[in-house]
Amino acid sequence: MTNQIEIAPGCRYVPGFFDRAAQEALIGALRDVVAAAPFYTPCMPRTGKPFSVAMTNCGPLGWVADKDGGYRYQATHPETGEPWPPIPEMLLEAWERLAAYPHPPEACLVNYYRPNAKMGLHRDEDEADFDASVVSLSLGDTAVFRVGGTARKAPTRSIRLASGDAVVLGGESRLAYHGIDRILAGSSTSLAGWLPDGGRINLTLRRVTRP
Ligand code: MD6
Ligand code: FE
Repeated sequence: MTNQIEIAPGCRYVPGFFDRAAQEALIGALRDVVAAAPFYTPCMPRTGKPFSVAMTNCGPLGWVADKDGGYRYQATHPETGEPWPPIPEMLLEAWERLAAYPHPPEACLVNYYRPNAKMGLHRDEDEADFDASVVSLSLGDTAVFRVGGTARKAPTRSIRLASGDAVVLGGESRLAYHGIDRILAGSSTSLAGWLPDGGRINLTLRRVTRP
């Protein structure tokens, strides 16, 4: 593997995990995912405020959010009602290399950030299994990623995630607060042939149920 940097206990940063050719292959696979399961804009539970990030999923389960149902996993796209398409093979391989967990991921959340989108500090805690890490992969524009501890008030540090970079949240950092402060618009051209606004795609691979 390329170099790995432990930025907090259990939080590994792997710059350049996917080289340019692998990023292009992944974008090709994601175009098929999005053709089957289009991006949609979820809304926050209770307030109904729309996310600034558009989302879709692949895998047997997908993470969804809406005003009345809250945050949860479900097997179908909330707008089309269709099952999510399968997780592309190269993402299953990335999980094997990065998660070191003996069962496959069940959900791959695909987040699309237009240049002004951001993601507030949150913990990934809607899964029944916290033994598996969450594996994150970035494509397109660089993002300022912030990660702290398991308490919201714990000190945080931020790193820039560029196209092809991976982050793994496991061990003591599995339930760490993290978020995206901002996108550095125009910092990458890797999505330009597909998404006319550019921006950034983040993929998170998760184990949801206990094996
Ligand atoms: C993002 N990432 O990079 C948001 N979650 O756009 C996440 O929310 C995330 O990077 C769990 C594990 C790693 C992550
Ligand atoms: Fe997250």
